Parts: sequence; structure tokens; C-alpha cells
Amino acid sequence: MKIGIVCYPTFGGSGVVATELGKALAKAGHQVHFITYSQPQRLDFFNENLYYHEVNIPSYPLFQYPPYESALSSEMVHVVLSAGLDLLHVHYAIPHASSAYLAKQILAQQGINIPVITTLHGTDITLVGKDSSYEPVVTFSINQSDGITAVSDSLKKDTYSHFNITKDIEVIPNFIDLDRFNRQKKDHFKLAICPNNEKLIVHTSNFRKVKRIDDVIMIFEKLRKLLPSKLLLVGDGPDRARIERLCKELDMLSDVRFLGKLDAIEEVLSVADLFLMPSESESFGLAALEALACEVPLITSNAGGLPELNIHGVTGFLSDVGDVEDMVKHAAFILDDENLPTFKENALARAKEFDVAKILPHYESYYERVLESS
Ligand code: GMT
Repeated sequence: MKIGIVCYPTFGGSGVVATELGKALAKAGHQVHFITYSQPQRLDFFNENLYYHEVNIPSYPLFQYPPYESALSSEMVHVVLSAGLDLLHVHYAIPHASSAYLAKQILAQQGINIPVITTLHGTDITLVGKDSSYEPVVTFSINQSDGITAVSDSLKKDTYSHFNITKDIEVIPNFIDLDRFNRQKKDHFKLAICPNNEKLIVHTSNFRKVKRIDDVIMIFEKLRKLLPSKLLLVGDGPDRARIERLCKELDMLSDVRFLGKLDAIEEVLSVADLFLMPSESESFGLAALEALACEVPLITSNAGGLPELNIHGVTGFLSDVGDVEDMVKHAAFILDDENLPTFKENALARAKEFDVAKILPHYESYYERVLESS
């Protein structure tokens, strides 16, 4: 198949999933065309089946807000025509689904039918998309898609409850490339961070309010009093500076390190003992799956799709959002030397259920179904 993929080219989960999906499809012999405003973060190598088309957004003094959606629709039209695409797969509803709808209408005028599949990722539904500023366009463009997928059952339910969706939504969970995400031997790195064999706790995110980084800090503040431990915070975002100030106020900076945005996250996860994700809302929790693949057990909230990934008492524990005490209690249990090896083993076993080799065929057969019916 010749597939066009539209996504945000950033570190965010939806962009990562879209890029990894494109890479896996290309490996399986499909021709994949990325249509984005800059080179996707994880698309930094050559493959004969992968193409990259940059959306050009000309500026003009009149534009306070350059019309990105129009430029994106136009680029979709150009690529469908020049590459002869079979379908467009857009990730994150806003604004990709509505831009794809417009491209589809333009192409229809030229007698070309291009099926559009929209994958819903989370905040496009649970946070941003349901805002009345976007809701009518999101509802319309999801309903106009030829296929709709969601990354968890929870997100599918949220979509039906927040929007008036009249079509079926296929759940295809996120996946992991175990060739990249596996526990590597990085003893020198562990020794540098934990010179006295402390336990290493990791959190990675975009430091937005929804991630509840204050809870990460409060969990760690209590945990480090129970057992020698260090905390690594990976990523960047609006809450980072405030959280750094909080750590300073709590006199924690000797035990907490901020690493910023990292490409080789698997290297950090390879030396971690526990991963924290106390999010307010999380449609799937891709970062938690990356941790599992590196044999790192989880302490998560029970928000959104997290119970579909983290198995209570097996791969880690789930607590109510904001229940820091419960999270500390469970973290200490996991980190006990008697328990940790079993949790690590279970983490890897669970990650294998989301191996890209298992999930990719779901996308391929869904593409075929949509192509046949449209
Ligand atoms: O985690 C984020 O806030 C980024 C966001 C995104 O849209 O890139 O991630 C969402 O999509 C990921 C990939 O499907 C999911 O794993 C995340 O759970 C989801 N985030 C939220 O629902 C908050």
C-alpha cells in the first residue's frame, strides 16, 4: 500500500506512535509518506520506502495566525496526486482530521477517492477537542473519516461520551519496538547516578498539568525517607521551572536530576527500578509501555487507559488520582529486594503483548477493510 501519514513531528506520544507505525509499515514493504511541518523526531535515518514531505507555511504580514490547516490540506492534495497514495492516516484529530476532510473533498472534485483514517490519541478528545472552540469541527471531521481508531477502550468510551459520533471506532492499542526498547547493560551510568546503590526512580513526560508532576515529587519526597533513592525527571514543558523551584524549596536537588528532552530514553530506562505516572488523564501511557519494555515496573494512577496497560499487583500498582500515600506504599513494596525481580520479569512479559509485530497486522487489516468499504 501507499500510505500518507500526518502527525505532530514532536516528542509527544501521538507523533511517536505515528512515526513508529510509519517505520514499521515501511519495513513491512509499504510505501509511507510523512506529511508534517518538520522532520518527525524519530525519523532520522534512510529507508527506501520512507518519504518526507514538509508542509510549507508561507508568512504574510496580514496573518496573525498563519493558516496551517490550509497549507496542510494543500500538501495532502499534492502528495496524494504525485505519489498516488491509497489512503491518508492522520494522527490526532485537531486539526489533522478536518484538513484531511478538506483534501478529500478537493480530490473528489477531480474524481479521486482518498480514504481517510483518523487515529484518536487522547488530549485531542479528553482535553483540547471537547472545548467548545473546537468541538463542532472535531465531531464533524471524525464522523467524516472513513475509519476511526482509538488507542484504548477507555479513549473509545470517552470519545462516544464527549462527542456525537455516529461511526464505529476500532481500538488498536499502542505498541513498542522491543529491538530498541530493551534493558541494556549500563552499569557505569547507574553507578554515576546511584553511587551508593540507591534505587532509581524515573518519570518522563511533557511536564504539563495533566501529568501531575507535583505528585511525582511528593511520592519521591516520602519514598526517599523510607529507602535510599534517586529521581530522574526526563522531558520538558510548562511546569518544569516551577517543579525545579519546588525541589529546591524542599531541599531535594541532591537526589533529583532534571535531564530535559532525551532521544535515547531507553538508556535511562535501562538503569531504572521504578517508573512513576500519576497522571490526571492518560489515554494509553506510551511512556509507561516504554518503561515496561526495559523491565521497569510501574506506579500509575488508574486514569483513562492505564488499567488496560498496568496490571495491579503484577506489573506494578494503580491508585486513585492524587492518592500519593497509596502510591508511596506500593512503590516501597515493589522496590523491596524480595519483590523487585518478579515485578521486572512481569513488566517485560506484559510489554511483549504490545510488540509492534503483534499490533502492526491490526493496522494493516484495518487499512484493507477501510479500502474495501470506501
Ligand atoms: O502525553 C501527552 O500529553 C502527549 C499526548 C499526545 O497527544 O502526543 O499523548 C497522548 O497520546 C499518546 C499516544 O497515543 C498516549 O500514550 C498518551 O496517553 C496520550 N496522553 C494523554 O491522554 C494525556
